[in-house]
Amino acid sequence: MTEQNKPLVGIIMGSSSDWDVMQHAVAMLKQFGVPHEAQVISAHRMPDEMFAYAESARARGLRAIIAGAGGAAHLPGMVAAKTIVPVLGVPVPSKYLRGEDSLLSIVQMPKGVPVSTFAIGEAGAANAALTAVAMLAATDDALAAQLEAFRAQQTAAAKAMTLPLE
Ligand code: RP5
Repeated sequence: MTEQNKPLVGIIMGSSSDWDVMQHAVAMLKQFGVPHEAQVISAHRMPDEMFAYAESARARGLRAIIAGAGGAAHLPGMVAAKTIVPVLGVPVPSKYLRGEDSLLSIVQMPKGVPVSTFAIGEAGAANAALTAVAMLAATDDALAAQLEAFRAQQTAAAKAMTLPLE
């Protein structure tokens, strides 16, 4: 891996079953050409790997970590406990509580160790990636221009919307 394509954003998730949701974060980073990596790291099934990932993140050059998990979703908070790299948490919908459990587990971090928490599901995954893009754009004018263009497209699409009125 060259310096140029070294990952700047790490995407982790508690299970391969989270991929349906988390793929939207990957797709968004791909769209903006942001170097990234994605892998399964489970908080309760791979705690040692989770800590190793968090502890090495900053030295490996990661500028943001997007962490998605469902149910009693410890992953984003525990990763945040071990690194000062900003952690963006994505609540993945769960089978019985539809992700409300995931959301509350991730969002209610005690004061001092933040996890920026996003909407449940696909929108949250995509918006976490867009936030990572915005963070990187603070020091990357080309990326900032891409983000402005992305927003302008949405404005144009909204302005072109019509309603089926008689
Ligand atoms: C969490 O448990 C994962 O993030 C996933 O959302 C949930 C269920 O995992 P699997 O049983 O599908 O592997 O750790």
